[in-house]
Amino acid sequence: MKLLMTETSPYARKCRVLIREQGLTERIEEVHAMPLDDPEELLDCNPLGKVPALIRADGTPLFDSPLICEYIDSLDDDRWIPKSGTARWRVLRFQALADGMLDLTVGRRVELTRPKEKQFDLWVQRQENGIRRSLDLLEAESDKFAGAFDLGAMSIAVALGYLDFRYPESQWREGRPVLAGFYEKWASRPSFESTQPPADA
Ligand SMILES: N[C@@H](CCC(=O)N[C@@H](CS)C(=O)NCC(=O)O)C(=O)O
Repeated sequence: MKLLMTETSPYARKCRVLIREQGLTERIEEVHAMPLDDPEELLDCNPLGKVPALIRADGTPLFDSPLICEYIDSLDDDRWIPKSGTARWRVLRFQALADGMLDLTVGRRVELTRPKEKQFDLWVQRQENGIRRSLDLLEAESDKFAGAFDLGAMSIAVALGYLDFRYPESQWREGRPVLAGFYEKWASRPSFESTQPPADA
């Protein structure tokens, strides 16, 4: 199988961390595909033109990181997504919140890379407000995920790492000691260390 990805994509990082945690690196090859170059292999399997995309052994593609993670999780006994019940909705809710934070952080960065006169300050403000509110919710609800090793907790750790990478001015650790400690625990795992985005990207 092939995972089409970039080393800077936090959505791809979720899949890459899960592949490592599940011991599936031999079965899933990581292939660079820069979305902005519109590579044929990516467009052939994902009309949305986004990474990550997974090409399965039979050639069938999957895209969108939650779906790819669900598939990766089904390949191994070590389940990072509970199959049913309250635990499943807890994990998927935290993944949805973390993915939403990624959307806001990516959107903010895109807005700020436009020429100053074309930037929409109100939009940037809304994105920053959404990120701040989400961080506050995570600090308040940290008892529901901080001790877990599942897709929800991992997605939150990926989103916090992405804030360090693309929005360090957020100073997200300030006043959020539990979240800061939670992130340190994840950041030292080999799956995280080996998927750290390049510092100069
Ligand atoms: N919801 C998607 C988001 C994927 C996404 O937005 N990927 C970005 C890279 S970080 C991308 O490929 N952007 C290229 C584009 O939007 O054209 C997921 O979870 O996989």
